Amino acid sequence: MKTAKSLMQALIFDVDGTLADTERDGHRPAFNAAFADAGLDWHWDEALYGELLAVTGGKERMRFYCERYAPDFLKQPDADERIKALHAAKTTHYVRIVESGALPLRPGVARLIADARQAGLRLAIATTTTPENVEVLLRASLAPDAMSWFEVIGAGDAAAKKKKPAPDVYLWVLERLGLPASACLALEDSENGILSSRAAGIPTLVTESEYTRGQDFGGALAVLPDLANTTLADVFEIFDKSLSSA
Ligand code: XBP
Ligand code: MG
Repeated sequence: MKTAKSLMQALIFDVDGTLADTERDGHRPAFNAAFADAGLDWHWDEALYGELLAVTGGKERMRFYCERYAPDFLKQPDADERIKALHAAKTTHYVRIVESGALPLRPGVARLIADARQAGLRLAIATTTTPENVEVLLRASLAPDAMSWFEVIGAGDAAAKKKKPAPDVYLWVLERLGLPASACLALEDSENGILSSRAAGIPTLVTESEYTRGQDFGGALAVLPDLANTTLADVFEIFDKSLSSA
């Protein structure tokens, strides 16, 4: 399955939108539940949430919302602490939603990961979401021991001072893999995601997700609707073709 000439040694997966469509029915209701718990009258409907997704990271997204729609909240001296507390509550709600099995992996993702493991490819994750969220999604929607399949997991504040579209999280992952960018393939679903992976120099395959369809994916090796009809052999071919045309 792995072509002898291929230089591709690792797959680096984004999480939200790439492994699973988590935003509309996972993160969004978790934010709303945290707002309700705190007695805030904020409610992020599907359309508003699409607008707020311009900013990655839950705490950063809440701050962006406040700047636009609730500027008084930010005038409080403890605004940062309150956002941190809201975010911790949101994570608790999100974990509960994912544990319920509500967020299946996208088509073809589990098969590609299984085939990649069998072919001896190294696996990693580069995401802006909180580490607990990655762990629960992998356990609940991929396999109970799936955390151990990924050699490096770059997630949340620990892996990036600046979140996507900055390259920080991908650079963090590359350093820990000990691989050059050119030996890896990033799998992303969003413009912010591909800006991040490309700024780190990593060839990138995009599968559009429900909130990112139609975004600018300039620099992608390929843009697919999903991985349902994409085999690992196809992925090698996409990667290798890009090298020969570079
Ligand atoms: C998408 C994000 C995340 C989630 C929310 O991450 O921007 O911030 O929407 O998760 P990616 P947190 O596509 O890089 O996986 O609230 O834990 O930040
Ligand atoms: Mg994403």
